[in-house]
Amino acid sequence: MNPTIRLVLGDQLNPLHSWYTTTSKNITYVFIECKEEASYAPHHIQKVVGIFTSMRDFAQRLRDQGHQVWYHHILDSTAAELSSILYSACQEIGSSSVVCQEPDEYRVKQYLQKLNSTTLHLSFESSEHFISSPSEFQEMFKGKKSFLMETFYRKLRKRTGLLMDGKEPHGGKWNLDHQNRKKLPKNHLLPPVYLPITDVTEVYRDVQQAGLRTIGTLQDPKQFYWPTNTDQAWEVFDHWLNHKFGLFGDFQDAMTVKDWALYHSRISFALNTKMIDPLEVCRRAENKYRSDPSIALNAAEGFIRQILGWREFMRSVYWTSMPDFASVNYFNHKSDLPDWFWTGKTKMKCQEHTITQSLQYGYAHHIQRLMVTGNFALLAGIDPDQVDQWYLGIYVDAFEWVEITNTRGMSQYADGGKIATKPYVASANYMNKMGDYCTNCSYDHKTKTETNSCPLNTLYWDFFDRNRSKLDTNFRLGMVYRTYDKMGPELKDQIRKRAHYVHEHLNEL
Ligand code: FAD
Ligand code: DLZ
Repeated sequence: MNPTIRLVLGDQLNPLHSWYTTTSKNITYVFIECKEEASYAPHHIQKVVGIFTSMRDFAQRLRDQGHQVWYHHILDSTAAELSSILYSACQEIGSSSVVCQEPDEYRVKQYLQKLNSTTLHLSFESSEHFISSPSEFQEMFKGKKSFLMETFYRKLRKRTGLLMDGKEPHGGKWNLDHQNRKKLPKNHLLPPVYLPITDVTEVYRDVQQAGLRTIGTLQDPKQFYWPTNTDQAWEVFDHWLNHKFGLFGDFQDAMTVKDWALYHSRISFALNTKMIDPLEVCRRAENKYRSDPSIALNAAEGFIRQILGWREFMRSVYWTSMPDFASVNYFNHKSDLPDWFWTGKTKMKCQEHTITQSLQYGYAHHIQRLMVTGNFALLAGIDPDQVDQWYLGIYVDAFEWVEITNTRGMSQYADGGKIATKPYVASANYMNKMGDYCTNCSYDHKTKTETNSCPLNTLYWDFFDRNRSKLDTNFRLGMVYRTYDKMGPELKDQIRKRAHYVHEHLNEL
């Protein structure tokens, strides 16, 4: 019988996949560390090291269970492409039949499909990871120009029974987001975090020796703190459930210079590499909520909505909108990303803190991504291609299906409103309301036209002014335009002049 190869990509480390229920001498699992996958974007060093370490760990566990494994380490050959290494695997194993799990990225799916030929037979099977399917989504939004996450989320709540009492949403309301907007009190003490520790010295050295171009830092390879296997990932999550879940809702949108994750769970890397199952994550969250009266409903609903709602929703938007989605640019934005996005060296405290922590940890929480860096990029009119490249590289959890939908769609409104009902933009007023960045900032968060006015204030009004024809019919923006129209011509002129200066000096802010 012709042996079979099962290709396991770096974000397919799902130990519960039905592939692994039986062992067979006729099936070989192939893992490929390669330059091609490690360089399609300028990845954060912690992302590359995290993925290689997790792949090596997963492969070893399969060997221990008696499976056949063929593993290409990054230094095993000079071959850079996934395809050429896969052909070598086929030759060595003596097989021309490769089965893959459905890749999450359009780019990779196209790439693998092209390898299917008379000499290599390639087929796809489900990754058995997601709760919903793009076809279910398509059916739901047939003929619609925009997609409402809330509609999708409610359907999935009903189907999965998560946070449901019979046919009704538990607690009577589907969505408690309005309760999740508190600022962190001044002397608030954050509970402890659990960071699993893995020594990644060897992988780190391999990555350096291979000459992979990466960004960001990895301070101590002996103490790598992202989960690199399923056991560690559940430890992180269960610790979070016991110590942070209760206030996840209240402080979901809070920002502070004092911490890099606040009440967020930091499970996105483990989820996106499929070490843990999203439905099981939601079930554990619901069980904890139902058995522990200290966990508030706004925390439980808010958390489950992120995974059952947003994460599943974004995946389906991606698969039903690609490849066109990758080039949409509704506002025709063309400016270059300021150099300080790669260094954090800017006088704007909010940007400086968010970017510096992103370079240091490969992580920023959702509101930092959306309302700090994303907000700036949109207000400043940065080319969405450059914004995408930055987000695709900088975070350990960045994979195109969930990065591009959040970046081009939710954050940059480059899809013209398929995902978000209005652009997520804010002036310094919001920053100051939700966080402590404006204290000790070089810029004045209260003014908009002075030489030291916070650039966000000037750019905010300029954004609405220059995009009026595209936005003023949006019913959610009526109030913004009414406020703007009450400003006198002199003030408007000053805003335009200061905005012009800011646009011309983005690198010096
Ligand atoms: P928590 O706040 O604890 O939330 C729990 C989980 O919910 C997350 O792990 C994630 O799986 C899911 N989730 C939360 N918000 C979203 C969302 N908007 N879309 C999809 N899933 C969500 N998430 C990624 O996983 N990869 C990315 O590349 C990515 N890029 C982003 C880019 C921008 C511009 C923005 C605004 C958001 C992006 N997000 C991305 C979504 C979100 O910011 C991260 O999932 C979250 O910050 C991860 O941290 P956490 O695990 O502590 O999340
Ligand atoms: C992100 C990534 C990196 C950095 N390196 C590899 C790799 O060397 N080998 C591999 O199989 N996968 C890697 N990945 C994850 C892939 O890019 C991922 O499988 C695709 O993005 C599909 O979602």
